[in-house]
Amino acid sequence: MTGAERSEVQVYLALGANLGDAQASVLAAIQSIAVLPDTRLIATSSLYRTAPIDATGPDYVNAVIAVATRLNAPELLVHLQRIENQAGRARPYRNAPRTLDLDILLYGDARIGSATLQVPHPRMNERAFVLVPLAEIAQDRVSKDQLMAVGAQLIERLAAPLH
Ligand code: A4P
Ligand code: MG
Repeated sequence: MTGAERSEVQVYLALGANLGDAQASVLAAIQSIAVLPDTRLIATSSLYRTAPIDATGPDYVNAVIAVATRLNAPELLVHLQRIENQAGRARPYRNAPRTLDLDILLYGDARIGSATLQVPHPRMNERAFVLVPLAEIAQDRVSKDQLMAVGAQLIERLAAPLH
């Protein structure tokens, strides 16, 4: 099936950066994702400054966006990894500080468990830097109990929604 023949799927993506000009990297990545083939930007959360979780280094800038896309999930992952690499992403070790990290949180209602892709993102429910911005643009996808469970993690809203 070609991209044009597939129906659109609503996808939630997490963006994070904690090296260089993290805010500029996240904003540039949103623009790059918005012009991917067969993909439309639907919603953008605020940007958040967050303390590193299971990681070291400077505070992160995090955000979550919603897109509607006809790309399948592996195709989308390839595009996201290209955008990460263009932002100078290096991978010296797991959870190393990074110029840009792009994760697929939700791909419609799909459950994917391949060697290269797990969706829903396996760690999303442990993380305020994901759940707080996700709740801002998709209230129905995050419960109050889920938010309470990550309530001790430091997160500060930086700017109003971008759209
Ligand atoms: N992969 C599997 N599932 C997915 C998915 N749903 N989306 C694979 C994207 N990629 C997925 O990712 C390693 C491999 O995961 C990819 O090659 C892909 O095939 P990576 O980004 O190269 O490496 P990583 O950073 O070690 O892993 P990941 O999964 O991005 O790490 P986490 O668990 O997301 O944690 N603290 C704050 N405050 N803010 C952050 O943004 N981020 C992390 C990264 C830790 N602490 C943080 C933050
Ligand atoms: Mg990643």
